Amino acid sequence: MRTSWGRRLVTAVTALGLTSAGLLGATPAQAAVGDCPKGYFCAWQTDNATGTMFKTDKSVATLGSWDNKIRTIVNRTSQYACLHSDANYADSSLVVAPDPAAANWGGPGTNSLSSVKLVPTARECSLPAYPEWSSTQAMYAADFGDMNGDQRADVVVRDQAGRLWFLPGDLTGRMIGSAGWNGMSALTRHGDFSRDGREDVIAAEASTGKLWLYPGTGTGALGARTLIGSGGWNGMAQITAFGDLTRDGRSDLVAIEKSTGKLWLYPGTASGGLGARKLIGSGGWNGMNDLVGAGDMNGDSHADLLAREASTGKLWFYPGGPGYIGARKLVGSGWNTMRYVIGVGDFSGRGPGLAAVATPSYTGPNCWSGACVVKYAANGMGGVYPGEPQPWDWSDLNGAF
Ligand SMILES: [Ca+2]
Ligand SMILES: [Ca+2]
Ligand SMILES: [Ca+2]
Ligand SMILES: [Ca+2]
Repeated sequence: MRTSWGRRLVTAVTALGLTSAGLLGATPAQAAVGDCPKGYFCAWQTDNATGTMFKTDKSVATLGSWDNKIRTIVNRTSQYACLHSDANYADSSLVVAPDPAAANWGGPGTNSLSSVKLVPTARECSLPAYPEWSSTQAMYAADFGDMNGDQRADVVVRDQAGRLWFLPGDLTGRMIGSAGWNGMSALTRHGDFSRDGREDVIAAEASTGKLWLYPGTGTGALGARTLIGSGGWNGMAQITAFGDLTRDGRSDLVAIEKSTGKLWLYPGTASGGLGARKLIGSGGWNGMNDLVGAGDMNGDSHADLLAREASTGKLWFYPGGPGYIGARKLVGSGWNTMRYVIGVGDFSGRGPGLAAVATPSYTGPNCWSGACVVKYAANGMGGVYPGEPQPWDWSDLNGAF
């Protein structure tokens, strides 16, 4: 995610609306840049990092005697530095990536820096750490998609710093995981695996291939994890909590075996674990680059599966039968203009729907950020109504489920 210093300079000129003062050719006295201690953001009033040095390891809302004087910076913190051209972190900002080794130094070529904010993710230079999400209260409790039991569809988001955020559906968010979630190669939810009536999260740990169950506490938060898969889960793609496919009242998991392209069902057990897997798709599933356990989308009371075909961008509906998935039906084309699709439960009061995070190639009203969210209400027949783009910026995140 690190951008080159040169690119940042261009970004700065654009963001600050100023022209370059032509600093790029300056050669520093290396010892001066090296004076900045690791863990600090440092600045100088000269173009070559000589003279008096300013340093901070915290955000600085007003630069005092350094206001509008900084010509050269280096960011040796482990956070992103947002350089604002007004005090109190106002006006547009230049984003400078963490650079503890001081590999990059330089300046935006202006004298207009007035505040510096240090934040864990680039997104927080201009936006809240978590994105906006809203949902309508449904008339009936959903069988999944609602982690806090308020009949509103929730979303869980992972940010680039590895934190987890719970979005209850009122445009707010709260942190439910403070660190380490980027170590998970897969995250999925939907359904109650621990058998306490509360929705849970399942995560595959990249370093070990273990599969962990994080029981929902019923408030949107997560309890202490338990091991439900001892290894090998790195060999599986698109690990997806499905709902109950086997019709025993217990939530099940599906996943694609990377080496074979087979689709496997892992039935949930009475003890909150997973039983012996069963083949439900004999091959070709590696051609799918998104699986979504969306809930019952065709009104037969049984959970269904959606899959996006990478080569065509087609989204397919697979009706859930007792222990198998039935013949697929096309939901629509053009879904490769989306980064990913998530089953969000009933956000509209019309049954379980979908949400998708757009790529810049998506064109629709209300979608300016290059990463807006498009909501799709289920039509009750396994398909969805036309998407409703939302003017929310979901850029610079690391997944949602
Ligand atoms: Ca909820
Ligand atoms: Ca549970
Ligand atoms: Ca089951
Ligand atoms: Ca169904």
